[in-house]
Amino acid sequence: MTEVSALQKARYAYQPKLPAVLKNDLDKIAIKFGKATESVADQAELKKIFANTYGKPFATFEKGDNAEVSKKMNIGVILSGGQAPGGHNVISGLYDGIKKANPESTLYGFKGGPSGLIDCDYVTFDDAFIDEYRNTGGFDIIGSGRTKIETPEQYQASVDAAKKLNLDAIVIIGGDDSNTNAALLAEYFKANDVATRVIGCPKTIDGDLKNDLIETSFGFDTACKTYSELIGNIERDANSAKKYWHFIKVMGRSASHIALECELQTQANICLISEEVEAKKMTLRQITETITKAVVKRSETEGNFGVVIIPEGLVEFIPEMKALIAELNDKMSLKADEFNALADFAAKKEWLQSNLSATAFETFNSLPEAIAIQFLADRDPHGNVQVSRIDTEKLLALSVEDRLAELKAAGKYNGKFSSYCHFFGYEGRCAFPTNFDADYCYSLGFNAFLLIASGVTGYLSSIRNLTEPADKWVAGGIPLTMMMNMEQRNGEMKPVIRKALVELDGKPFKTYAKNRDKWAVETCYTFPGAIQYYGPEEVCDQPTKTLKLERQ
Ligand code: FBP
Repeated sequence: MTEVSALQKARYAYQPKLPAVLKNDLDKIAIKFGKATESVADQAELKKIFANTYGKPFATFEKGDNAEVSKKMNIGVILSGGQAPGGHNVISGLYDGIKKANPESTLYGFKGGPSGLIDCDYVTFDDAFIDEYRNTGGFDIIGSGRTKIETPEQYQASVDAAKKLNLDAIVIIGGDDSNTNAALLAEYFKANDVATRVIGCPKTIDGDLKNDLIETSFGFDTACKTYSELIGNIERDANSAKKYWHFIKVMGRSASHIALECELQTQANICLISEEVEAKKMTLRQITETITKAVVKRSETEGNFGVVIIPEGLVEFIPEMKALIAELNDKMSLKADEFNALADFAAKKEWLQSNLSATAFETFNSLPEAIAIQFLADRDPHGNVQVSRIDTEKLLALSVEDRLAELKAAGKYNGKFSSYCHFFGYEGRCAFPTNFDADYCYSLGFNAFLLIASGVTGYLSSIRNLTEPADKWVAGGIPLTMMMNMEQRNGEMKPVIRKALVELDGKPFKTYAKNRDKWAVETCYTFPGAIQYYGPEEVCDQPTKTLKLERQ
């Protein structure tokens, strides 16, 4: 074994908490079905696409009998998409459930994401293997990847792997796109009489895979607390030197949940919320004006410093940028060969001038060249623009600087503006999971095994009532089709799990909105400090402010 840190050693010994119902003997836990479900929209189309798996009832585990639970099984697991703290615990919970039910059962781990299933590239877990990863961050236990199973050959290769290993089930640990893939795979297996069941687990630091029965995705808690510690530290530095404005972009893709949670934890001067920008149709100029006003005001009162939090996906919500990205996505995918053959940025720009609408091209042309290049970077396999590669924080800092220069020339601003840009993303995705994520993930994995042992397929593992102590958590499953609708992807309408964006009438946003005028001009920073793993409950075991406000 390689050398490990003192914290890692201590975390190996941490025993994650389980909901009370999952602590029963496994043959005394029974599945109970509720009402049949409907998808969130486009029911008729989805019923056709998911002819075998659509509309199943949601499920809850209760005390009862399950005579099948100790049947010997072979199960495969995949980590899919971006890393999120707690993935290793989903696997260790799944492993412990499987082995508790029957020590002869086997858990296989497909390497490098869904491509591991397609290539049947796997490891076989044993106690020593799992023990090295308990309660640790990262996905390095088997690696992750973003391959999408979509071609007939890839579906056939998945069937071949399932048959070769005689798999009773595959567990896909992923976000909205990966769980959409899980739903399609479950349907494909059913339609082709393959007995392998498919169960999803809700992963993503972005926090956008949620509904009433999936209260949060795992990893959100740890990632937000990691970023908030760093933002708090920057606030203290800014308030000490009083000479810099910090523009901090945080990950989260389209949703602003991470930005909002970090704002609630640190009370930075400004936090932009993409969903609000879209609802109010705020242009880049208007957003710039909002920040500039705070800079001018603070220069007269508190000083020439401040902190702005920017959600990663903001550009996609600024109306003129959104229209540009939509046109770029379509043109770049429909004429991919033509576009990819263009030699350099100048050639691409010329091509865009004749392929984009005049308005979209004007927006493109107004961007600083370094940022315009980022708009043209490769899309991910699901057709999404890679927002983590667009320097929105720099775009805003430059726009504010330009606006302040105009105000200075007009004699309306007398301060000094010096900015620093940061991007917090990868820093938080592989942190040691908080106690909350360690417990939640272990429970999700253990629960996924019970869903398999109850014979269901196309379900997402669900642990809820999460603001209560773990003992009172409720365990069950929800059909994946329930979260789906039809959306345009790569120029075609496709079934996808609908992303849960920040609700502007929800309590987390309203709490920010109530305070933001004060936080913008006064210095009200709060410093959450580093994640604590050992100590009093109120310091170590608290869920996010978002979750608490949403469940109030
Ligand atoms: P998932 O949706 O797969 O969980 O990924 C989340 C995320 O961390 C986003 O916040 C970010 O935009 C993206 O991954 C970055 O992707 P990559 O890891 O491929 O750079």
